[in-house]
This record gives sequence, C-alpha cells and structure tokens, in this order.
Amino acid sequence: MRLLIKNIGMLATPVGNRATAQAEVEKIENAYILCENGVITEIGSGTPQIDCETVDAGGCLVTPGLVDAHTHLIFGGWREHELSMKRQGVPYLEILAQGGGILSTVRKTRAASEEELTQKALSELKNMLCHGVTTCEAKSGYGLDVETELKQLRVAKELCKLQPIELVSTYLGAHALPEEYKNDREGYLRLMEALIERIGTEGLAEFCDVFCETGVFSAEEAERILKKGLACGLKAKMHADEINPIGGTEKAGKMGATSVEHLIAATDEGIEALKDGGAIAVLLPATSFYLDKPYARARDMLRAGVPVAVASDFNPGSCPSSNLQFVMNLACWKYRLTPEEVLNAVTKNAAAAISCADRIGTIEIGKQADVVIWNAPNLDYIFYRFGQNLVKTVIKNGKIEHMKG
Ligand code: IZC
Ligand code: ZN
Repeated sequence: MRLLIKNIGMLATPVGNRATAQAEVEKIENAYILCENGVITEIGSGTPQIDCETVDAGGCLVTPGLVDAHTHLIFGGWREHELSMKRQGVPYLEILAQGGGILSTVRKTRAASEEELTQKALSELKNMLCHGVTTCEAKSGYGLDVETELKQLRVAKELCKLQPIELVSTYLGAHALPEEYKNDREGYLRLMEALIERIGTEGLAEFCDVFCETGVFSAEEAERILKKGLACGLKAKMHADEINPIGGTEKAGKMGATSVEHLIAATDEGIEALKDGGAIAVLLPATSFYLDKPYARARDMLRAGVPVAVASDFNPGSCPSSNLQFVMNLACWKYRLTPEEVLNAVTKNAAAAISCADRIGTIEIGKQADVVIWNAPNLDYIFYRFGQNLVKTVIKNGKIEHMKG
C-alpha cells in the first residue's frame, strides 16, 4: 500500500529519536512524502512521478501527527456540577477532600459498563483525531479497585482496535485514596502493589504513575509505588508539583522516571533533579488555564536543559477539553515558547515521554507515516489563528483517517 503526499508548501518536522531541548525544526518547502505500508520511505522536494494513491496538500503546512502524552481518557460522567464551586474559588484539593473531584468520577466510572466507557472515549478520540492527534496516552485511576482499574485498562486495549489513534496505557491506581480505604492507607498501598504485579505480568500497561500532592500521595509513597512498577516492568511517570511542591519531582528524577508531569509549582531543585535524571517535563497548560493557576516555568526548564513536552491532561475535573491545538496556543502565549518549540513539545518530545520516539514524532524515513496537513501556509499561522480547528487531513500509518468536509 502506497500513499504520496504531494504539493506540500512547507514540511516542518523535528528530527531524531530522542527528546531534546527544543527549537530545532527542519523545514522543507515544496516537498513531498511517500509512504509505503504505513512507513515513510521517501521525502523530497518537487513533484515526483509516482503512480499511486495521492493526497494533494494544496501548498499547505504539513507536520508529524500530534502526540497527546498525558490524558485521563477513560472515565464515567462529567463534573460540570463543580463549575460554580470552582468559579467561587473553592480549591481543587478541597473539593477532593470533601469526597468530590476525582472521587466523584470514581463512583461514576465504577458504575459504568465497559461498553459505556468505550463509547464515551470513542467520541472523544474522534474529536482528538480531527484536531490532529494520532497517538495518545491514557491513564487509569478512576477505579481505585482491582475490578475497575482492570476495566479501564481493558477498554483502552479495545479502543485501539476500534479507531485509528494509537493508545499507550498507564496505571494510575495512586490517583486518590479510595473512600473504602480512608482509614487504611497501608492496605491500599498493598492492593496497588499486588495489582502492579498482575498488570506487569499481563502486559496491561506500559507506565505506572502517581498523583504526588498534598493530601493525596506523599513523595515517599509515590517512590514506593513507582519502584514496584519499575520492578514489574512498568516505566515511571509522576504527577508532581501540580499545586504544591512536596518533593516528588526530586524523587522521580533520582529514580530515572521517564517523565514528570504538571510541574506548575516546580522549584529550582526540582528542575535540577529532572535535568540530572534525564526526565522529560510534560507540561499541561490547559490545566493552569482551567484551574486558574500559574503557568509552569517552561523557559527555565529549557534553560536548564530539560526537554519539554506539552499535553492536554484531558480529564473531567481539571481539563475537560481534548483540543490539543488550544493547548498548543496556550503553550506559545503563556509559556512563551516559539512555534518551533511547541511543535517539538507535541510531537517528538511528547513521543519520547511515552517511549515511542523511535517510531513516531517526526517525519523521517523509516518512521511511521503519521502526518497532519493543516489549513495553514506555515507554522506561525497555527499559533496566530487561535481558537479554530486548522487541521485539514490526518494520516495515520500511511492511511487517510480524517479529511475536513
Ligand atoms: O479527575 O481531577 N489532577 N488528577 C490530578 C486530575 C487532575 C484528574 C481529575
Ligand atoms: Zn493528569
């Protein structure tokens, strides 16, 4: 199966297989890309004479498919009932401490059938695809019991078969202390350790993650859970410094976590630990926007030599939008990243944050043919025309999976 993408006005892509900081983007004008059996086999300029299925990019911008490296894709219900509380300034952690927030989504996710969760996530994935996303990470963490955590992970596997976006699964049992373990933290930690063994053996997730935050899980508990994950073959991620810096980032850096996420309140020591440990900072600006929090110190991280990825954090509580283009715009305007730096942050570095940069995240020969054609003449334009969906065509594995209109 061959597909030729021709008449590309500007091909803009990061290069290489590893996360880097951060502005390097290769640009080719008047370009074409040839895909064969889902893989990029030729890139050049001009108009080649190749007899196969062809997409005319119409002189527009072409980039790698977008990678959303942090989502809580699969959950029951929504939390719009929290909107007025949030508008009145009730803090996120207080809503959680009162048994709402994550715990309210846990109740709805436990009550939902696999079929309901699948259909709900499917409709969101459709939205993500038409906004240019071709790969996405999906966390569990709305079950907090064995049955429902496994249900979420199974739904993720099923979703891979039902639609084109590739999913990478993360076990986030340490998302909140479930109500039934309110007086038995140790009991829940042990339950998670046993479940991690099973998830590792059955290959149900690639990563293990912990919400390390005041009143949720301490840095020491996070370290214990992530170490268990590493011992069972699950790579480490951590939600840290979203609201308060309680030392998780430093622990994650030391243990060689693949990524640390949020980092709104990261300290200089935290940033240094990321650098020393080679972790990727996954920043989530739409969460800062929706929780009305400061924006992470992206420029300081880049100055320190920490590669930055940017993701949606799509979830029902702190980011009920899965529009990665909006997130890219926030990264440009609120983190003061250049369009080139943001492109890297949602393609190559995002791919590296989910350990896929050897096959996705750039447009290079040998990489998977995941490509977006934009209704835009150049890279600046997609940050200039904010608030609208500028994606025209999405190609996944060398196949056209979305075309506007
Ligand atoms: O459902 O509130 N921060 N986890 C950590 C979230 C936000 C998701 C939620
Ligand atoms: Zn999250």
